[in-house]
Amino acid sequence: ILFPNPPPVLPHTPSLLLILSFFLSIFNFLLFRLPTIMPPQLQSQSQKGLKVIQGDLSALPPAVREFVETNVTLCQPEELHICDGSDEENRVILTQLEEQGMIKKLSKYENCWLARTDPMDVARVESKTVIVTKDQKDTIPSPLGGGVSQLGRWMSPGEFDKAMTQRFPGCMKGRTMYVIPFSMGPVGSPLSKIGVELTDSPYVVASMRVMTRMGKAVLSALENGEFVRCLHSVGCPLPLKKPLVNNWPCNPELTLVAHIPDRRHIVSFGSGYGGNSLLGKKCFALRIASRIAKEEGWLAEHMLILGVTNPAGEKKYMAAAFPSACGKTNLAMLCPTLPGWKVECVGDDIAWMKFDHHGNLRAINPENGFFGVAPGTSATTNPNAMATIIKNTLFTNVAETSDGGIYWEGMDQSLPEGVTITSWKNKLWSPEDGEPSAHPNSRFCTPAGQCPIIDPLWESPEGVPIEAIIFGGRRPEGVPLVYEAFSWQHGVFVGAAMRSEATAAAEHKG
Ligand SMILES: [Mn+2]
Repeated sequence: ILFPNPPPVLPHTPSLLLILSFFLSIFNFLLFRLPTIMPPQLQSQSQKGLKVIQGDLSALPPAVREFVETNVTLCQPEELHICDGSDEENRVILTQLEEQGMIKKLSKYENCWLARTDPMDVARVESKTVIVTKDQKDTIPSPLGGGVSQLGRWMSPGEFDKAMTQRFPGCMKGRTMYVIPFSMGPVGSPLSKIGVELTDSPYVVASMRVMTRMGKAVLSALENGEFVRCLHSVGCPLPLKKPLVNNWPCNPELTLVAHIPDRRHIVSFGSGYGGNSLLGKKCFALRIASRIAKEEGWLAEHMLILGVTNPAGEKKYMAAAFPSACGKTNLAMLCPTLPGWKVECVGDDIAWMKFDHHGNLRAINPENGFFGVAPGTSATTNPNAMATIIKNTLFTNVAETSDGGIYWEGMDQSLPEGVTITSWKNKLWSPEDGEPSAHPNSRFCTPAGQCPIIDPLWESPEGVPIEAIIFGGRRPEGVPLVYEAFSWQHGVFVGAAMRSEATAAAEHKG
């Protein structure tokens, strides 16, 4: 790896694939351009007869309390649980999930669990993911001739109101509403942002505890400050209208993931799957954050962050932008084969970047864990990930071995004599079945701090200095592996026009 020294300045030198940071945000600018007017909120009422099973509603900051009460009125949960983020709380949640048959303990490892979802709920649903703005052009450009934009989906405030009314009234009946205060970025960092997610899914609570800093400390840091309001329901009030598949509540017919950037609201209904339900990740840290970032003058990007040290001991940090399931996690945890080189990981998915007052671009990883694609991860492709996930990890839709272990395509591990594999569909599996044992979008949800090569500065409140940005994707045909731009302007154009293979991380056909 070459370090341009000093970093090149616009616009003379032809670039390599290291192109300037700002063009990825073109996409984000297109999504969140102008403020618009949104429908009125539902009225808050006092909560008579609501059972608070953990926490103190009256001790919440007034704006959080109002957010909770408004949505208790709307969703009508039976109980309220305000999350404190403690170990004890986590134990209780995991035990409940186990009792409900939503997760299973993996005896081979320490505190590891396996969830199998309803096969109808296995990936992000981009066709049902919308941005709500008054004018369509504030969300997506309108293609000439009235075609469908490939850059996102817009919903009008009126349509959104209708969609809410169709879905949320009474949607948590018989269930517990969990209140999850969470911080994206280290608690108290000037680059961090706070959100509060209301959810009726204990799987979301357990996962958010891995993926974000969550609980009491966040409420203390919030005081009366601003927060992103996140509302999530699996959309299966009790009693059930039809039996669950794999004990996994979801409502695929009515799934909708909506963002209201003007109000800093996220609303997700019908899916329990990570990308649709862990609202701190794609919904907040990429979509809402890119709008906040635009207003505040920073960048929220789909990029890993890593530190590379050369044999002379000189260390540089870089960010790299690849689409989902193209190897961000593997690159972020690279084991260099060049003697004397070292790679350390700051983040594997999202970078929040801001120029400091010296003009240096600095980045934090807003997340606290890795929600990585499991298939293809092996002792060969990513030994650091394999070492990370052997404790405190929540797996979803991977296959299971009869000795209490995990299995997936590309794991490259021979099984002990007599050990059998149960697929993500909960059926005895053999390689002759003609379909994969683990879902192609199966995941591990694991604490970043457990990664053997986690960077010593990964939680640094001021972030790490970024000296280069790498752009990449996965395209087995049609595009050369190495591509040189004619100029910086052309490089920006090439980067902005780049496409990649369809990903298993989002639903797609063919
Ligand atoms: Mn991603």
